[in-house]
Amino acid sequence: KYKKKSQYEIQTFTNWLLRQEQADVIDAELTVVLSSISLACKQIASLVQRAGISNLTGVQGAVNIQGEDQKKLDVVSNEVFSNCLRSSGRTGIIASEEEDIPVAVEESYSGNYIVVFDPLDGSSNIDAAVSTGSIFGIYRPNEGCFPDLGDNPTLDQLEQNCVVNVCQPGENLLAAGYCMYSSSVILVLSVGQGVYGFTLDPMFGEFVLTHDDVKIPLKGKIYSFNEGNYALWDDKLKKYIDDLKDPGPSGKPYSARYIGSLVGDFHRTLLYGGIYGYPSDKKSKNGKLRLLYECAPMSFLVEKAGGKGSDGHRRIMEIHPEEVHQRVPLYIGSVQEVEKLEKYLA
Ligand code: AHM
Ligand code: MG
Repeated sequence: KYKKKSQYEIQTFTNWLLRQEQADVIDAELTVVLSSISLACKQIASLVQRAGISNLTGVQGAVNIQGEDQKKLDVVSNEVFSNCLRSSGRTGIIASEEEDIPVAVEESYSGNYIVVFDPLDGSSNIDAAVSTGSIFGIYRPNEGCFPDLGDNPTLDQLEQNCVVNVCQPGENLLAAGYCMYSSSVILVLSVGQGVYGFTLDPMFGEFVLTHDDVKIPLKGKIYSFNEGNYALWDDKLKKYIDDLKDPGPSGKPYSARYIGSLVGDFHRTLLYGGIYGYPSDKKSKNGKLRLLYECAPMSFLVEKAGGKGSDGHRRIMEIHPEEVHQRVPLYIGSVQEVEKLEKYLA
């Protein structure tokens, strides 16, 4: 573990990455991909902070593949993220919440890694200057999934090839993380061993290690659900939430906290413990959140920090996506809280 020697000695994200590479935890190519992601996050942080000044609030006027109104910043952040990954020269295929289908990076720039991301999650919060975040996950190409497509592959074949490579279960993730744009800008990631957090120092524009080997508390006293949907929930889930609110003999019910921004709500859950949930309901039978670039990366992180990510019945990490934008119910947080919920839903 890194030990601070003097008050002026800091560990930047770049140094940390190089140490991981030296220790053979990640290879040189992944180091470049992660460093290009940190650059994208810095750029998006600055766009988010200046949104009200540079006329970047409000909607773009387009609707994405999932039928959601795109905010101006959704579109810009997607471009920033994609450009940083392309110009790293180490990414083969990218899939984003804001793109209909995954796309292959032009061959001359291309590398091997597959990156899935939500460039600006929780963007409904932007116009009120409330927390948002970017989420990402990194995979190797699916084994045997670069079939020989011949000299003149059709567009359909190429598209299908990208989809097959991207649709992998969370268990195959090599690295995942998020960057939260809030009162501080914090990049949290795992490359397979432990979870580390880096805070952007606005004085010199570098991410600095501030959260060393994060572990989520075994239990917590906070629940984070959009309770406006209560009437649409299954009775078993209603009972679970009712019981959390019952003060019981201790006289202390759970506290409710809900930002409506997965990254912010997850970050708090990771540090303080408790449970975050986005259930299925009568309107949306698979909930709202997307498996590939929201639920799987967060589940990878929570497991590396000693917590659990579940769809109510099984590990999110084991679910094989059939489609890029597939949705799944998500319950994530402290082991004891998620296990309790699974018992109620059983
Ligand atoms: P988005 O990807 O379109 O921003 O939607 C995802 C967001 C999450 O950040 C958040 O957890 C959830 O939607 C909130 O949804 P709701 O407003 O239904 O509570
Ligand atoms: Mg999202």
